[in-house]
Amino acid sequence: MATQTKRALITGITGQDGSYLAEYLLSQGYEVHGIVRRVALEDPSNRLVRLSSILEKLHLHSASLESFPSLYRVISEVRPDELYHLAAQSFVSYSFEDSFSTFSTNIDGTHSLLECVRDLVPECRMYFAGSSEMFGHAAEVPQSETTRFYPRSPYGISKVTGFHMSRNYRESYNLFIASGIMFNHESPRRGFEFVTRKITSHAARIRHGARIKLPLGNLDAKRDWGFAGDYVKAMHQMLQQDQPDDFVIATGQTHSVREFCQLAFEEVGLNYEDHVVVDPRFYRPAEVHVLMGDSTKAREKLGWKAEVTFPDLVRMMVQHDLEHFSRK
Ligand code: GDR
Repeated sequence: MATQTKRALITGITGQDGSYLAEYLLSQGYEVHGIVRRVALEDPSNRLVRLSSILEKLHLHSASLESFPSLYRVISEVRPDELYHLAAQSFVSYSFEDSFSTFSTNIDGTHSLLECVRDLVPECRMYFAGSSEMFGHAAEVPQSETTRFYPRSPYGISKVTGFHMSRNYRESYNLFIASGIMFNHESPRRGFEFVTRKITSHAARIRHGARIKLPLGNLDAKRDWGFAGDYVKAMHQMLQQDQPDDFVIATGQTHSVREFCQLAFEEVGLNYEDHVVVDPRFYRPAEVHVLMGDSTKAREKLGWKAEVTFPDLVRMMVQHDLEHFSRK
């Protein structure tokens, strides 16, 4: 008997992770659906740019995390086998500027989806995108699934809440809900507001002759940076297990923002010290100083490990931006 095509629904499909995940699921033979905002459907050349190469293979539905009825309608229409909840207000800095909208989108949006799954498709397997920002001011290095959460931003708090809600729905209603505690993951598709892409885009533009400085905040913050294309595979793996569980997904190495700058500028033959200026506007009211993940559990249970190394990641992003800005 032929096996039935699995149907996946992705929130946040227009983002970095959503686009890599959609490509990966298509390559695995899935029927891929995505939730997008109505304005994205009206302006596909700008808002769906990361999906441009696969757009005709996708089924897109307009809905908003802020509207329970819109989510309810899409989930009852699609009836997914797997739901990947990636959409969020994901920029940590912005969460300090508007904690109310961050809480509303990230907490209420997650709550709405959990309730839709419970009511409409209790057999559906759901992935919740947790974050290393949940560890925040962590009491130990490296951080694993047993490390205590101490979030340092409204964003981190919203993710801790989403994580606990997901676990509670799993335990209370016997649903298959898995959470990834994902450390920073980057790529040429990263938004320009995040520090890695900010650095690689500036390095490339300066190489091409732009007379600009690169204003940054805390150069000593350390992050565990991996490649987003590797991380979406772990999301999929989590939903193929016998039991739902939570997993740290990380490279196990940590590097400072300064080291990222150094490598990125070296890649274009420049010295970062000649181009970076420290600008207090980019400091955060409360900083997370060091993150480094221990993904032993993911390695042992999912057979997952990060493939792309830190220098290769920096090189990939810089080379992409050199090409990207040569066309501007
Ligand atoms: P982060 O990513 O907050 O770790 O969250 P981001 O790239 O924004 O910051 C990383 C570190 O760099 C420092 N920094 C700056 N950051 C930005 N954005 N701009 C600057 O100019 C700058 N200067 C220094 C920051 O202070 C910070 O320490 C990312 C997001 O993708 C989250 O959604 C996700 O959950 C986590 O990673 C894992």
